[in-house]
Amino acid sequence: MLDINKIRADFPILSVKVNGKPLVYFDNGATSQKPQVVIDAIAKYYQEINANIHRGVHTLSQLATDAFEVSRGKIQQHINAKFPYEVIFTSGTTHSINAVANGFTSLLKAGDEVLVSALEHHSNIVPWQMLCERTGAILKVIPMNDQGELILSEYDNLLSNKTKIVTVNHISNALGTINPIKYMIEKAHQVGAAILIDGAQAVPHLKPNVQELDCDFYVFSGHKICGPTGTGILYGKEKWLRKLPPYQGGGEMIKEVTFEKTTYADLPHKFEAGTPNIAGGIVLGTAIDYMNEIGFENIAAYEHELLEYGTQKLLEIEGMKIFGTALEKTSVISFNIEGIHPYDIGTIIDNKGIAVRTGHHCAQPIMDFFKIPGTIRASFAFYNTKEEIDSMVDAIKKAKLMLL
Ligand code: C6P
Repeated sequence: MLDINKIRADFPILSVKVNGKPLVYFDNGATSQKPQVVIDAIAKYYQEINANIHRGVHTLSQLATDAFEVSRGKIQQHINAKFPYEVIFTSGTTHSINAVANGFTSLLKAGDEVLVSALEHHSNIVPWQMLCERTGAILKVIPMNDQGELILSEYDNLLSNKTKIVTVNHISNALGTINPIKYMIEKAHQVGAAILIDGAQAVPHLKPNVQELDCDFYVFSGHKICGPTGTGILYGKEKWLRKLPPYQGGGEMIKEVTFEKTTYADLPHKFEAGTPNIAGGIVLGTAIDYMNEIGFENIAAYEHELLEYGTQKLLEIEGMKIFGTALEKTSVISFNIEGIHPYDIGTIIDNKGIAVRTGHHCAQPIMDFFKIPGTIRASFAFYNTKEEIDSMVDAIKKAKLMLL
């Protein structure tokens, strides 16, 4: 059981007013809000130990380096990676996926196949299209059904010895579908393909266990789990991280540099060129500690209640159509109201302090599948309440009266 009032008090932004009204923040899929411990930890880093890492012998540099590596260890434990050096700090999911897709350039040849799912965010489509353009590999799409679930029989048929990598999200940002990744990982491995899991929308709701899943790569952003923006993780199995060439060249990722030849640093530094987001990396550990204290089982159970309540309340509105009705679903509700453009509802309820996302959610192929320009997306976090859902539903009903 969560003590919601206590949790809400941890988030200063939840008591601000927006447009003169108490903020109702339902855009958690875009980014989460930050608890005071995270905000304080950022200030504490700059006030007490700010220095560049892995470089200086001076005390501050060592303190900062230690804090950064302690955070890496926390993330390793959190996702149950086998070794700390399998955890690479990046600037976010987008960066992590691009690092892997670029690395595969040297591993693919014309005619090889890359499988992406129909449920992907643009970040998990475009880097693979670019990879295919560079190599002559072919991009194939795992289709979905009207509920927004991947069609696994089609996935099985698409897999072959030509498949070199499969890439799929753990949870869809636009529909909330939880994909059967364990099954998909097993199947990909049966044909010798690697598999990358985009966990951007999963990590706010559950604790991934990368060894149990047996995925080759698992990527996510820190800002969706109460951490700072500009932070992210690329988890890769050691054998893959050794095989892939580095994504960027620069300081920190080298062993020896001469004008004739450069040799690369060991993992994880091979993939961490340049000065990283040091404060962000350290504070991501603080954010993960905070969420673990609340407990992912508690978070999942409470968010499921919000999902059921929100779905039932929204369906009371006439003309309501919910997109994404998968059996396995997280606390995201994507919807439209007949005859009304999603932007109009989004703008009117924003005047009442209610923040939802409207549009294609960087997942245009999903909107094309449903033949719609976009949806209104309410994405709930563990600090939201049923009363806030009531406020949103009430505001939508009033907006509807104005617009129709
Ligand atoms: N989705 C949303 O409102 P970055 O921007 O690198 O932190 O994350 C990209 C990304 C990749 N995959 C999935 C499944 C995502 O949901 C996102 C980010 C946000 O849905 C912002 S577009």
